[in-house]
This record gives sequence, C-alpha cells and structure tokens, in this order.
Amino acid sequence: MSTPNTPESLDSERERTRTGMSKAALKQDFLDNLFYIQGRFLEVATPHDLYMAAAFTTRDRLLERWVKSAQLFKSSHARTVCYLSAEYLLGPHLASNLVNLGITENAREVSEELKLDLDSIIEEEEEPGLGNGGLGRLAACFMESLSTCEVPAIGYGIRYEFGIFDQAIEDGWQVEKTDNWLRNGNPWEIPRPKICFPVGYGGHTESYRDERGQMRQRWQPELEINGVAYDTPILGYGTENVNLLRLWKAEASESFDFQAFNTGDYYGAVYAKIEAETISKVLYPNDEPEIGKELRLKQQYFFVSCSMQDMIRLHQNTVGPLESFADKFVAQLNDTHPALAVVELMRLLLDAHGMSWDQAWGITHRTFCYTNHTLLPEALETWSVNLFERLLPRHLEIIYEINRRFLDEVRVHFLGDEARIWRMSLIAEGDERRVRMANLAVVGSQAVNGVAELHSKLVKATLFKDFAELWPGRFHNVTNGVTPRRFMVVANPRLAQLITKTCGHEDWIRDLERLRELEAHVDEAGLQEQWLTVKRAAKQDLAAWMKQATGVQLDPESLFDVQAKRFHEYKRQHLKVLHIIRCYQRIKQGLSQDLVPRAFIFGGKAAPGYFMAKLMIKLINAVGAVINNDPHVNGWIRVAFMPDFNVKNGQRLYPAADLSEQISLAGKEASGTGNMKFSMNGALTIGTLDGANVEIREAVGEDNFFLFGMTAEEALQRQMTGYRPWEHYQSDAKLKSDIDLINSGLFSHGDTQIFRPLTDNLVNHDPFMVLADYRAYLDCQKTVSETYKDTQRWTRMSILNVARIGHFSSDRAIRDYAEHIWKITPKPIEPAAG
Ligand code: NTF
Repeated sequence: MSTPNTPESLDSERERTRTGMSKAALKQDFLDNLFYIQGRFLEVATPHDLYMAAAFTTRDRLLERWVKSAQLFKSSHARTVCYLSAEYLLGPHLASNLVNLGITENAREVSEELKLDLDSIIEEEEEPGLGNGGLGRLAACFMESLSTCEVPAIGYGIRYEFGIFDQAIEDGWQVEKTDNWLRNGNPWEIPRPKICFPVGYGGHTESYRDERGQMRQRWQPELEINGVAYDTPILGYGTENVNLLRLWKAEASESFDFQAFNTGDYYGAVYAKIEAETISKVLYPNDEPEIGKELRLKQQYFFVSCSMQDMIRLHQNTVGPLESFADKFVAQLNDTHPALAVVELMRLLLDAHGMSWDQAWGITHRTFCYTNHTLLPEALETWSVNLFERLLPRHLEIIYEINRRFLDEVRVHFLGDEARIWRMSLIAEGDERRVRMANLAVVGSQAVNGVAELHSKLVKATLFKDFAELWPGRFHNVTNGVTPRRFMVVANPRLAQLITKTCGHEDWIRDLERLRELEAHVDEAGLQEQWLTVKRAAKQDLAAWMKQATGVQLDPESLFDVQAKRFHEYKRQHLKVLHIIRCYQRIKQGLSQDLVPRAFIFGGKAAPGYFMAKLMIKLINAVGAVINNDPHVNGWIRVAFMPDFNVKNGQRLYPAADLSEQISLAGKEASGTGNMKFSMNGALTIGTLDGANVEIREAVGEDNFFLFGMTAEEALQRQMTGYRPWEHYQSDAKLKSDIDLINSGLFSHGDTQIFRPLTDNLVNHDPFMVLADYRAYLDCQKTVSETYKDTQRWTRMSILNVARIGHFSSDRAIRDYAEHIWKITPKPIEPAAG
C-alpha cells in the first residue's frame, strides 16, 4: 500500500519528519520511551535504561524511512542485491545511526539538558559481534554503503545467539568468555514471527511421476526446523534509503510439541527442540573452516535455505513469474560459506517449482556472484561427500548433475586433459571424497572477484587458473573499502571536525575523494598544529583507557605503533615482537640514540584452537611485563595489549595510532581493511607489498608509506628454490641474539621451554618467512624513527595520507560492484523535505 500523495498528507509527513528530529521531540520521546518501555523515571534510571531509551528513540526515527524504502522497492519492482554472508561484524548501532540521521548534535544537547552524558550512553551498548574479522566487518561496511549509495539491498545471515567470544587476558594468555550479547535485549531488531521457513535435514530422495507423467526427484527430509526472520534496519548517510539486514534464528517447528502430545515423550520432544535451536546458537570463532564440523554445514544450509525461500516469496509477491528472478535479484556470495545457495535455488526451482534443468540453471547461474577472500589453502572449504549424503542427500544429487554437465564442457574445451578435469571437478577424489565449495561457487556464478588488485591477480594466476582459462571474462577485481562514517566521523569526531573546517564543507563524508581538498592546506602551519593537537587528544584518550583496562601507562608523546588484527602466523605479529626485543637490547646496551620513545600496542583475538597464535599473544604479554617493569627501558618503550579487540575497541585505536603495522608475508593477505581504517585516521603505514597495501601506497604516494620486504613473487621464488631460515639465524648475530633471548627464559621466569614451539618453528620452518624479512623490517623501522623525529614532516605525511585515501571508502567499492558486477542502478527515495 502506498501513501496517498495528497498535498495535506505530504505536508504533514514532512512536518513530522522535520519536527521528529528537533530537540524538543527527541527529548519528549526519550523520556516517554524511558517510562513506557523501561518503566523508569530519569532519577532512578540505570545506564542501561538510558541506553535503551536512547536506542528506541533513534530507532523510531529510522522506521519511517525504512517503511518508505520498502514501499518504493516493492512498488517499483526495483532490482535488489541480496548479500549472503555467514558473518556481519556490525559494531554498536547507536552512535552510527545518530550520525546517519544527522542528529548527533541535537542528541548531545538534549542529553546535556537532562544532565546526562551522551558518550556514556553510547558506551553502554553491547556490540553484536556476529563475525570473526575482516570478512564479517566488510559485510557490515557494505550494508551501510549500500544504503548510502541508494542501492536496494537485503543482507541475509544468521542471528547467532552467541557472537565472537569476548577475550580476556589472564596471566598473559588469551581466555575466551562467551559473548551473551542478547542478554539485555536488542532494541535494533524487529522479530518477524510470520516470516518463517521450514528447513530440512537428512532423510532420503525418491523418484515419482508428476501430473504430466514426467519422472522427477524429491527429497523427504528426516528432520525439519524453522528459520524465523529478525530484521535490523541499516541506515545510509545523507539519504532517505534504508536497507534491511535479515538474520535467521533457528526454532523447532510446532510438530515437535505435537509429537510430544501424542506420544507422551515429553523429554524427547524438548530435547529435539533444543537440538534444533542449537543451529543458530553460536558463531564458529575461526577464520578458517572447521573441518568436518557437522553443525557448521547445518548452519550454512540453514541460512541459505531460508534466504532463497524468502527471495522466491518476495519475487512472487511483487513481480510474479520466476522466469524473471535473476532480473529482480542478484545474490552476492561472501566467500564460500553461502555457496550452497546455488544448489538450494536449483532444488527449489526444480523440485518445488517444476522447472526443467536448463531453465533452472539459466536462472541460478545468472543470479549468483562470488567474492573470494583468501588464498590460504587451509582456508578453502571442502565437505566430505559422506556428510553431505547423510545431511543433504538431494543437494548431493544436484551437485553431481552440475558437475557432470560442467565437466562435459571442460572436456570439450580441453580435449584429453584429464589432469585438468581432476583439478576442476566439484568433487575431490581421494581416500575420502570431498565437495569443493570454491569450485561450486565459481561454476555457479556469473562473476567472481578478489578483494584487492594483487589478490585478484593471484586468484586468476593460481587458485582458479584453470577456471580463468575456461572463462576469462568471469573474473574481476573489486578492491575492498570501509565506511568513513563509522571509522572517521563516529570514531574520530575531532578529526572529522577539523577536516570539515579546513575543507569548508561536510560533503567529504559521502564523497570521500573530496578529502583531496586537504592537500591545498598541507603546508599551512595552522592546520599542521591542529592536526597534531587532534592526534594528541586521541592518544590521551587511548592512554587513559589502556591504563584503566590493563594498568599499562602509555606516554601520549611517544610514537604509538599499533598492530591490531586477528592473530595468525601469516600476519606476523612475531616479526613486530622481534623488533621490540631488538629495541630492548639496544637500550640495555646503551645504544638508544637512534630510537624514539615508542608505545608498542597490539590488539586481536586468536582462534581458540590455534595454539601458535595463542602463544604469540602470551609472548607479547610476557615481553611487555618485563619491559614495562624495567625502569631502564620503560622511559623509551612500553608494550600494551588491548584486550578484546572488537569494533568498539577498534574505534578507540584507529584515531590514536601514529604507525599502522601491515606486515604480512607478501601474497598472503587478500586485502586487509584495518590498513585503510588506520590510514583514514592519519596513521602512516609500515607495510609489505601485500593485499590492498599496494594500492594504498600508490594512492598516498610512495614517500608517505614505509615499504619493506620481499614481493609476493620474490617470496614464492625463494620458497621454490629452498628457503632455509636457520641460515638467517646463524648469519645475523642480532637476529640470533633476539631469538636466543626468548629462549633464555628472561621473559618467562626462567622457563626456557614455553616459547620453544614458536622459536623452533621460526628457525627450522618459518612458513611465513619472518626471518627473511627481519633485516629489511628493522632497517625500515629505523627510517620510521628518524622521520618521526621531524614532527613537521611526519604531520605533513599524515595529512597527505588522509587527503589521498578517498578511494578506500566502501561507497566506492559498492559503486564498483553495482556497475561492473551487479548491473544495478541506484534507486533514491524522495526526501520528505522540511
Ligand atoms: C579476509 N578473509 C582476508 O584475510 C582479509 O585480507 C580481507 O581484507 C577480508 O577477508 C575482507 O575481504 C577472511 O576473513 C577469510 F575468512 F576468508 F579467511
């Protein structure tokens, strides 16, 4: 139903929108929500009550826009992107929704009038951590930019009851605590109990004759559960468009209760109910697939099945005939986790909607696009055929048929090349036959992309070489981006204000290329001075937080040298540790002249089962404990580990960093997005030619980037000609003494064995070539220190980094997808101008 466009109704709508954003309305609604939803007066309200009231007051204001977007998209049959992602690392909503509604200032003033502090209210929010790291956070940035760029979109995913674990540090070790984020309620979501789909598992398939006498297959699942929709509106900046994030929660279907009633097996029925609900219970805390974890495959199928059924329902409710499904929808697979969607859509079109194979495949293949996020072989998902057969027998049949037809096509192209057929097959043959999800995603999609230029090149040259030779036009690059609303305006309001003042407008917030206007002012002493003041204030904030959270005192005058990301050997946090130990030794030897005082700051979680990564965390804390307590060195260097690095804590870190560490072995980091967030906040990067670092360096200028280390090609070359890390250890006396110091027990109360797995691995195997890049890294750090001593030069470089970072906005990334991958044009909502 659309709103009648009579002059009166438009006027009153405009009036409501305008006045709704006024201070008076905000104040009244806040107090009303506090009373009617939380049942509190101001005088007795807890911080949580205040937060809930603020959240509902904000949510009310976005609902109106949301409903309008939904109406327009429905009535205009707008082409729509469906982003399918097992993870959304959303971060807190309140502050970013206030910014996107343009009411932060009003909200702040209202808070002051009520003698409340808006920042503490914002601080109260528990973030939905429904993702592990880069991939999940990218999905969240993309949802925000889809709205900002006015591209109609639905994000589909899983409403995990427990998101990524909270990390505590105890005795230097990572300890995982469950993330009970829904404990106090979630004001941003709207449950839709009527949007509910059955999802089957197990059972068998059977042949039957349809009414036209045709033989068909169908699936008789053994178990059926329900997926219920929970909707969260996602606002854009400077637009009326609001998109939908629809997350599915698993629930037992009513038949359970019914069975219990009939058979009297009450306990059995309750047990089955609990088992059904475990499907959306917890996020797997791993960046890599959990081999053979049945529940994980159940989760993946669960959310793609609900999403495909929902898309079909939406299409039938609006456009109608399914023949035009791929014109209405384009579905983006965020890595291979949702790749089963290809098979599920085929199943629905074939079995539920009676289409022929060719018709169903034509639609399916036109619907999907796939983004690859990693080249690491251990991160490529495969599932055992046996497990598939047991859990999803009909899907396995469909995969076999897709594969049969696909391999016929390969045979025609590459006559007699059996090895190639072997490699390209959707099924890996071996002791245990396995389904290759990446191959399925490529075969089922019309476009495949990597996430940075180097990565996309390597995707074509290595991982999917055979596929790129078969279908060269299918492969693309879309370099990642991040949203400047959250990572600049929300995280660093002082910097945002300075930029706005310097450029004389706020348009850079939605057109990040306009940051270039800063360049004209780069040599102005006034700007440089204010730039420094802003950075220093952010460093003071972080220092205060760190002191309270960890007890470690950081000096805001020192260089804040930060590495924050998941712990992984390929990201080489241990390379930075070796640098710290080198500094420590130099100071001890009285050779501190060429150093600058530095605060070495780390943040990041390790997968709970990843022993080496956890040992790296322990090593950092062990080295930190010795350094921070040694008065000979702690005037020069300090080490701090920020516990529980998540979106909220990231927002404290990015504004305060002087130096951003992006030091992965070249060829291993697909893109990186932290690199962009740091640079946007004026940190300079020390980095290898890996992932998006390559493009960031090109954009900001090589003089404004500290480059070191082997190229991807050189690294590969050395691996192939036989890399012998112990030769570095033997021949570089400093390197040897740094590693020996770890083994001496100095950092571990005399325990000489605890870090052996790490140091032995470095000396004997070093799969990520830490030792090969050690010398270059240290030399580069020397240049960093020298440069930092020249404050004016450093500040100039910092300003230029921000001025030239516009390309790395997720708005640009979304426009790239819209134009080159999705073929979709924006659909702006008319503003209700006031
Ligand atoms: C990550 N991949 C990559 O490791 C990052 O380099 C990249 O920036 C992000 O994706 C976003 O594209 C993963 O998290 C995964 F799961 F694929 F390993």
